Amino acid sequence: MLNSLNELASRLRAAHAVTVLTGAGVSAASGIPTFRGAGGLWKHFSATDLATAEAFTRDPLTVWEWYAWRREQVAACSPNPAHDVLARWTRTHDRWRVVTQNVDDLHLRAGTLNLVRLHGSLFDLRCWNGCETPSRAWRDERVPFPDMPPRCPRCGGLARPGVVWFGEALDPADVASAEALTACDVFIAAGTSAMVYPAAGFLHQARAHGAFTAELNTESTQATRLVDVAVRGPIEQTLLELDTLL
Ligand code: BJW
Repeated sequence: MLNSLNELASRLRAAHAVTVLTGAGVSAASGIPTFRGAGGLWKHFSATDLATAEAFTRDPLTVWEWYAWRREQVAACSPNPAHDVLARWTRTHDRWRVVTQNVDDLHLRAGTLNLVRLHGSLFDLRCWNGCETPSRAWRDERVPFPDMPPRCPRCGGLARPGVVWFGEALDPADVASAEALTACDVFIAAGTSAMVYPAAGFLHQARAHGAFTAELNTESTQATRLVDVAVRGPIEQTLLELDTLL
């Protein structure tokens, strides 16, 4: 592991452009459950019952109760050292870019610059009737909501969580930004199971661009066999160690 970390540090020191793709593992040390694996959200809740447009159509109140519970959980959490190190790197030099699948806003709360958010935010809402253009989400950080389910302030219809559910298209502008960032010298997949597309495809694209690739994760994933180095361990510790080597 020391050798992998040293190898990664040496590649990072020489790099002009570094892209870090983050997933739920980055927020685990903040107390936010991941989706898959031990203790993951999908162990207790079914993705298709809760994180799809079909589920919302069937039972909006149940879906909203799940999201309201997660908003409360996240609101009580703070960024951890992994968020802090990444944020500091982006503030120190423009060559660092973070693309996240996380919807908890902890990268933003840590002060990360130029963040690309692929799957939206738990604290953004959109009109379910589509009375505004699809990309026009509004911010609502109230925890708990005064009324359930929350409503669109414009048409009074149902609001929906401003996240990307399975089967829904990501914002094309976010995908384009993330794809452009795969043309980098070093690409790091951090705390993600690398199972969900299109995000999981960015590692393949970075490799095709000739990037040096690394995985930082507590476990092996589908990315492990693809990367140049895999560093095992909690990301909040790995990034602190890496920081001392740069
Ligand atoms: C640690 C750690 C520590 C723990 N330190 N590590 C077959 C092939 C290709 C694609 C598809 C396919 N079948 C279906 C699809 C499409 C589908 C998909 O990819 N499905 C796969 C499951 C196969 N994708 C979609 O539907 C996407 N949309 C799409 O494709 O649209 C096409 C379209 C085009 C045009 C019109 C219409 C449609 C949308 C995907 C949206 C994903 N949404 C979610 C929910 C967000 C809302 C919410 O939060 O409720 O996003 S799903 C969930 O997974 C969430 C996450 O962002 C995402 C990724 O999860 P992540 O971050 O990797 O977390 P985990 O839990 O999986 O992994 C955590 C990792 O951390 C683990 O590896 C741990 O070991 C590690 N870890 N502690 C370091 N301390």
